[in-house]
Amino acid sequence: MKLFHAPGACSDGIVLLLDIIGVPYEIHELDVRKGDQRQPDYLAINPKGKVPALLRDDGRLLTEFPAIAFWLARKYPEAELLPTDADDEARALELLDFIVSSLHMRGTALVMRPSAFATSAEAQEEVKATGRQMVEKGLAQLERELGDRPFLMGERFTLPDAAAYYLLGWQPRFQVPLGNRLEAYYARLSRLSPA
Ligand SMILES: N[C@@H](CCC(=O)N[C@@H](CS)C(=O)NCC(=O)O)C(=O)O
Repeated sequence: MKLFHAPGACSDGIVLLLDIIGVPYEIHELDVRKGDQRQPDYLAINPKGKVPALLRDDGRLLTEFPAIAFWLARKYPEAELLPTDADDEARALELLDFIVSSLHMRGTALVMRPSAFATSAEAQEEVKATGRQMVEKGLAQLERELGDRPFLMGERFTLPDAAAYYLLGWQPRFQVPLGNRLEAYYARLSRLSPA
C-alpha cells in the first residue's frame, strides 16, 4: 500500500489509522504548499489533485478521507476502528462526516485558505470571518459530542477520532481556542501517534 500524504494535511489522520492498524505501508510525500498535487505526474495518479490518496496493493486508488478510513476499518477488522453494531457504526460515520464535511470543508478551509473562495482582499476577510464562526460552532458541537468520554464513541478510538486528530492539529492555523476538554482530547490522540 502506498499513501500519498502531505505532512500537516488531513492525510495525517490516515497515517494515524495505518500506524494504529500496524500494517506495512509506503509514503509518497507531497509538498502541497509548493503545489506538488497539481503536477502532471500526480494528476495522472489522482486527477482530483488532493491528499490523502491510497494506492492499494491491487492497484486501485482510493480517495476521500471518509472512504479511505472506512475501507481500512473494513479491511482490518481486528483493529476495531468501527463498532460492529449497525446503530453505533452509523453514529461513528455521522461523527466522521461532521468533522470532514462540516468542520474541515465548511469551516477551517475558509479560515485557512480564503483565497480558494474569494479573490479580493476584502472578500477574503469576509470568508475568513464566516469560516471562523463556523469553526467556533463546529468545535462547540464536537465538544458536546465528546462529553466526558476519552474518545468520540466512548472508551475506544474509532474512525472519527482520526479525523479529529488532523483537524484539531490545525488549531495554531485556524486560531479558534479549543477549550479544556478538546485540548485534553487532542493530547490523548497525539499520544497514539508514534511520530
Ligand atoms: N474531500 C477530500 C478533501 C481533501 C483535501 O482537501 N485535501 C487537502 C489537504 S487537507 C489538499 O489536498 N489540498 C491541496 C489542494 O487543494 O490543492 C477528502 O476528504 O479527502
